[in-house]
Formats: sequence, structure tokens, C-alpha cells
Amino acid sequence: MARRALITGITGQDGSYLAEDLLDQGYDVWGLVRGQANPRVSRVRKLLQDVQLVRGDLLDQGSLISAVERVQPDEVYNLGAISFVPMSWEQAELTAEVTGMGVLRMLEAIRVCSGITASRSSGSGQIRFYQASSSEMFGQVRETPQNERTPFHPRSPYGVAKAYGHFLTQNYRESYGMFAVSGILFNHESPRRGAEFVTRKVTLGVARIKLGLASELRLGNLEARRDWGYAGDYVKAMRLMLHAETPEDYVIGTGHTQSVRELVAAAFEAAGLDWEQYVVGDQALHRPAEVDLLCADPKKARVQLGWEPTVAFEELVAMMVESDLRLLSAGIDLEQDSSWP
Ligand code: NAP
Ligand code: G4F
Repeated sequence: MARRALITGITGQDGSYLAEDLLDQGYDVWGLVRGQANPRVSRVRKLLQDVQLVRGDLLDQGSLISAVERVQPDEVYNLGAISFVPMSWEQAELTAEVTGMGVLRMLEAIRVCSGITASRSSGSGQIRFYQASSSEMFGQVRETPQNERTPFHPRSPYGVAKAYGHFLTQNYRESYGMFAVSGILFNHESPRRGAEFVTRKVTLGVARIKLGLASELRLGNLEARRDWGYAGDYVKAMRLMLHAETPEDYVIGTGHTQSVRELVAAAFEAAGLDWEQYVVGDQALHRPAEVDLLCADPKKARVQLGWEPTVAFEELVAMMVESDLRLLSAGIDLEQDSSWP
């Protein structure tokens, strides 16, 4: 019988790529969707027609128990979160509830539905659980590159909420013998990336300028450095982690780092433009506390999972610029139609 996966965050970037990957692997894929009329559900229905949907919300324990009871998954991928770092300062409590406590609610739903208690630990045939941890937990980094043993020093309410979910996942593994793992993923991008994140903001900005739809692009801190990879590669690592013999946490990234300034230069160059003529610095876009430098050491994933990134930074940026040029040239208005390319 086909393995069955339940994905929270199915309407997000990673949810879409993971669903495609799992469908390719012959899984029955279910996606958790929230809200009475969530406009982002329509893009799941358009692109991922073989995915079945179940209603639920990471803020609502009962709905998660019902979803797990209904789907009877072999694997749960918890990708749902408030994932935009600046929003976590504006709505810190909501971020803690969704991104942090949401992990507890999902783990509890699995524990309760599996009949696991302190004295009756998880056995074979158990539900395997993947938690979307983040390199934001490293924050003000203690060493470079960062690996699975690097201490955390989160710099945003988002990073703090992710650290809670990370340690809780580890704790359920240790307390109940659950197959529960965290992927500590560094920034990963794609043509389906949300328009608020810097890569997509830049590639959309370049496309608008190239097509005469805008004359400038306002940005915050150009000196921050990130380890940027391709989302299509990273979701494969999630599946590999749940197929490993033992439940362990892994760092997933490329091992290279670029500044926002280098990202901007590469994106404008891909469209034959000189960035310095268009980019305007905006102090209001700087963060109360910044993560200055992220760079992964993905050796453990390479050795133990056989995972490697396949798309280099310049290729990724060019892919996103080309996709946004195509989208805007076709007259697609992102405010009205958020279909995935
Ligand atoms: P994304 O595009 O922002 O998607 C976030 C998803 O979370 C959306 O599907 C959203 O659904 C869902 N969600 C929000 N609030 C929810 C709630 N109360 N209950 C259930 N679902 C809820 O994020 P992404 O880039 O795909 O990232 C996936 C996960 O990986 C996130 O947990 C993120 O924090 C983490 N992560 C991402 C990166 C990266 O570089 N992309 C790196 C490390 C970790 P709605 O449509 O209902 O809003
Ligand atoms: O693209 P960003 O908003 O991503 P950030 O904050 O690194 O977070 C992303 O990656 C994390 C993994 O490390 C995920 F956990 C998280 O969910 C999310 O997917 O910003 C990247 C950098 C920052 O240093 C920011 O200060 O770009 C800088 N930046 C400069 N100008 C900007 C802008 N970021 C945004 N979003 N918008 C700007 O105008």
C-alpha cells in the first residue's frame, strides 16, 4: 500500500515542492489547510490536483487530532508557520503560538492518536514526524560554518519560536521514543518563494524595472550574508531524513554564503541591468536585531543521507529572474493571481 503523508503548510513554497516530490515517489499526499475561505488553497487545487485536503489549524489542538485520525498518516511534515522574520516582531505572540506552540500541538496530536504515554512508548509502525527547523536559530553565530552541534542564539521572536519547536521535537524523541526529527534548513528559494522575502522581492523588482513597470527598488540591509539554495533540492532532504534508520537532526544548506548586495548584483545582471542605478536604501527595512552571517556545514547530510544541493546560487537567481519576467510579461498581477509557476 502507498505510504501516506500529511503536510502542514501545503499552501507555502516548501509544501508545494514537497507534495510534488512525495507524489512522484508514489505517496498518498494530504495537505492541512486552514481558514474558512483561504485564497491560497486555490493554487494547491490548480497545481497539485492529486493532493487531498483536510481542514485544520496549528492554533487548534482538536483540529489536528481530527486531521491525524482522518488521514492516518505514516509521515507528518510540519511546515506550517509564520515564517516571515519581520512579522515576528510585529506579532510576537501569534508567532510563538503558530511557529512554536503549533509544534507542540502537532506532536501531541500524533502522540494521542498513536496511544503513546510516558509508560507506553512508540513502537514499530509509528508515525514519523518532520519539524521544519531553521538556521535562524543560530542567529548571532558562535562559529562558521554552522553544523548540528553549533549553539543557538536566535535574534528574532521567530528564531526563538523555532528553537522551542526544535528542542521539543528532540524531547518527544527522547521522552516517548518517537521517530521525530528536525531539519535545520538554511534559506531556500525558488520561483514560488513568497514575494516578501528578499530574493523574490529582488527578482520581482528586477522584472518590473526591466519591463518599465517600476523605476526603483527599496531595500534594507545589503551587508547581511545568507546561504541560499534551491527549495526543490531541500524538500528531498526532508523525505530522506524520515527514511533514515535512526531519527536524527540534520543541517541542510549549500556551504556557500553571499551578501544581499551580491544577490542584488546577480539579479540585475541576469536582466542586463546595473543595480546601482535602481536600488535605494531604506532604513525602515532594517531589523531591530539582524542575523549577519549564515553559512551551513551540510557534511552530515551528505555522508549519512547522500543529500547534495544541485542548483548553484547564480543559477537560482537567474531561474527566479526569468520566471518573474515571464510572469509579468504575461500580464499576471500577483495581487489578483498568486498561482505557482
Ligand atoms: P511559507 O511559504 O511562508 O509557508 C508557510 C505555511 O504555513 C503556509 O502554507 C501557511 O498557510 C501555513 N500556516 C501559517 N499559519 C498557519 C496555521 N495557523 N496553521 C496551519 N498552517 C499555517 O514558508 P516556506 O518557505 O514554505 O517554509 C516552510 C517551513 O520551513 C516554515 O515552517 C518555515 O519557517 C521553515 N523554514 C523555511 C526556510 C526557507 O528558507 N524557506 C528555511 C528554514 C525553515 P496559509 O496559506 O494558511 O497561510
Ligand atoms: O529573505 P529574508 O526575509 O529571509 P530571512 O530573514 O533570512 O528568513 C528566511 O530564512 C530563514 C532561514 O534562515 C527561514 F527560517 C525564514 O522562515 C525565512 O524563510 O531576509 C534575508 C536578509 C535579511 O538579512 C534581511 O535583513 O535580507 C535582508 N534584507 C535586506 N533588505 C531584506 C530586505 N529582507 C527582506 N525580506 N526585505 C528587504 O527589503
